[in-house]
Amino acid sequence: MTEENAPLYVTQPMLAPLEEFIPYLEDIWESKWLTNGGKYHAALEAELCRFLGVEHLSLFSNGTLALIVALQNLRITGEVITTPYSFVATAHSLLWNGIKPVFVDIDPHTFTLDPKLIEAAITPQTTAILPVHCYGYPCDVEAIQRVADTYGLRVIYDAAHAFALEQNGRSVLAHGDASILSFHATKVFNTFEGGAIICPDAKQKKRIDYLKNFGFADEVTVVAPGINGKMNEVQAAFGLVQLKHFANAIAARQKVDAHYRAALADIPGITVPATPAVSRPNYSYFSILVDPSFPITRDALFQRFRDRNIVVRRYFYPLITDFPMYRGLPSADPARLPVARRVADSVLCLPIHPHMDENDAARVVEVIREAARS
Ligand code: T4K
Repeated sequence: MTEENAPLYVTQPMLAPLEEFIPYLEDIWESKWLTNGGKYHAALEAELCRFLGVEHLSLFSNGTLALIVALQNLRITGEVITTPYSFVATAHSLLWNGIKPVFVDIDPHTFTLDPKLIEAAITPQTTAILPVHCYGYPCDVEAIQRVADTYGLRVIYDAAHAFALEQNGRSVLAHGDASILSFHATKVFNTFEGGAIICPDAKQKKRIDYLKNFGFADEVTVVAPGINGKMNEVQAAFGLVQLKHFANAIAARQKVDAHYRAALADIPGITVPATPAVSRPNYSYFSILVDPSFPITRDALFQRFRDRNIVVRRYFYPLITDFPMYRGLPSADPARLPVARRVADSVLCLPIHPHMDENDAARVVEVIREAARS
């Protein structure tokens, strides 16, 4: 529990006690093997495959490089249909590959790409769809796959928020031609910085592994213009330690989620989005929408939180399509993206992490209740 006026952050990265990490550090010092596919790198890949229920996973130094390499691996070109409602890295990964993003509006309940709108955005240049499983709400994977199959498009999921997520008992990460995870410090599972690509077969994993290591297939053979996307041994060891505490962290997050849902259900002007329709949730974010009928604006409420040392975030405001490198695109026209606009202008993500208790959650709720009375 945090002290009464101590900072309360949107998330906190440490799941494991420091003592558990020390023996790994000692071993790394002793072995002097720091990176380039060490034993902890191999161990974390194997552990994550087991834990996530996927077969082929390649670790990366961060999620953005994983996105860029996943697009390279599938040789995606031309235009890609994606969402304006995400972290800017989603669209940036397209520009880094010389691909034109085509933005399509989102579903108001899951904040993910609305599959009904994809078809109208397809042109002869379209080669792929890049949807995002936002906040742990899975995309409508079946509808997206139907469109992709009809038009012969690839599907690359930005699954940065979908760690451990399962729907009908199956990993959400198993869909499409690739899924990308982020293990950034702010994520539900983190390796300081980090990421991964999940792909459907060993052949693709091999190529992805070449691509993240400058394209080296062996000491003297470079098969592609690869990049340096490798995860180091300290990060991988940290991941192994964190993973042991993931179940407890989720249980703690679940309690915060339940507290918020019960306490915020009846506040006029505050919409609490429904629980994601999944069989294994990850409670990675807790979003609320501050409706126009609420007595103060979203930004005024944001400021009240800040004044009380509570670090809420407006993920994802501004929209990606508000940034200068995207706003001139025809698909960035606000008239085409009314749902994303409304959500971006009304969303707040409340603190949720394993170090919070009931009192911390109550402190957050009280700021909203007090504003509701004003
Ligand atoms: N796709 C999606 C859908 C994503 O959300 C992201 C990343 C990516 C792709 C790209 O993956 P990476 O390349 O990042 O692996 C964060 C993260 O930098 C970013 O990883 C994340 N999404 C995005 C949603 O949020 P900020 O600006 O919120 O971070 P910051 O520094 O304000 O931290 C938020 C709070 O977390 C702090 O108030 C306190 C806490 N915190 C943060 C850090 C960095 C800690 O307690 N310790 C820490 O070390 O961007």
